[in-house]
Amino acid sequence: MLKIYGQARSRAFRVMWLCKESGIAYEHIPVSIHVDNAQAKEDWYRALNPNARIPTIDDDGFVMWESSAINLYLAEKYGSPLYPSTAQGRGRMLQWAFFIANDVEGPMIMVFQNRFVFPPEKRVAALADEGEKKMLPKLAVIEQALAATGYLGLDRWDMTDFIASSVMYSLLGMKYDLSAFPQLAAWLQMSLSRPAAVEAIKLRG
Ligand SMILES: N[C@@H](CCC(=O)N[C@@H](CS)C(=O)NCC(=O)O)C(=O)O
Repeated sequence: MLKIYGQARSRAFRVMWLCKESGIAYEHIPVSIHVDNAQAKEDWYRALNPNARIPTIDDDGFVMWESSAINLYLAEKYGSPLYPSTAQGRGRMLQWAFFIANDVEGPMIMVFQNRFVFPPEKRVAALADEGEKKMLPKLAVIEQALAATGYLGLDRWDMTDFIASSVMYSLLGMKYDLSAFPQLAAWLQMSLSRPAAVEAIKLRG
């Protein structure tokens, strides 16, 4: 059976959500991070993921890491109903997956950590502001794309939207003010209200 390594309150959540969307059974192995003697830094875990981050999967002996890559792999391998059936649909999915990974996630995490996750004494306001300055024009690109149809997929809410919203979940998590981006706010809210998402969010505790 598929094994998912990583606490639910981490990017492992993205993989659990995909499994719930796609009816994929899995065994969950929580792996500690950000604590003394974190399991993610132990040799047995580094043997699975030399980058020592979570999540990692073991799919009947095939081991891989990087949450969005894992999700693209699992969706294809297990025939997820979200996976686009045409080359154009898959092209659109990859376009947004790379855009989100390259242009959105880094700045968003800078804001997330320095305004929300880190204890107040460790937050650096200048880093949060810098992240925000980079992030806002990218959110505007997504806002514009959503204006036409309300989704990013070629012809429906699909894996394209899944990848994008599973990464951008942090914006909802930190209750980021999205009033300047009404389409994006509605799309994110709708994406995270899907029954599979609600189930996965509950696992985060
Ligand atoms: N790009 C990677 C990032 C993985 C990552 O940074 N995971 C965090 C948890 S959400 C982690 O393992 N942090 C522990 C650390 O940095 O030591 C992915 O999407 O899987």
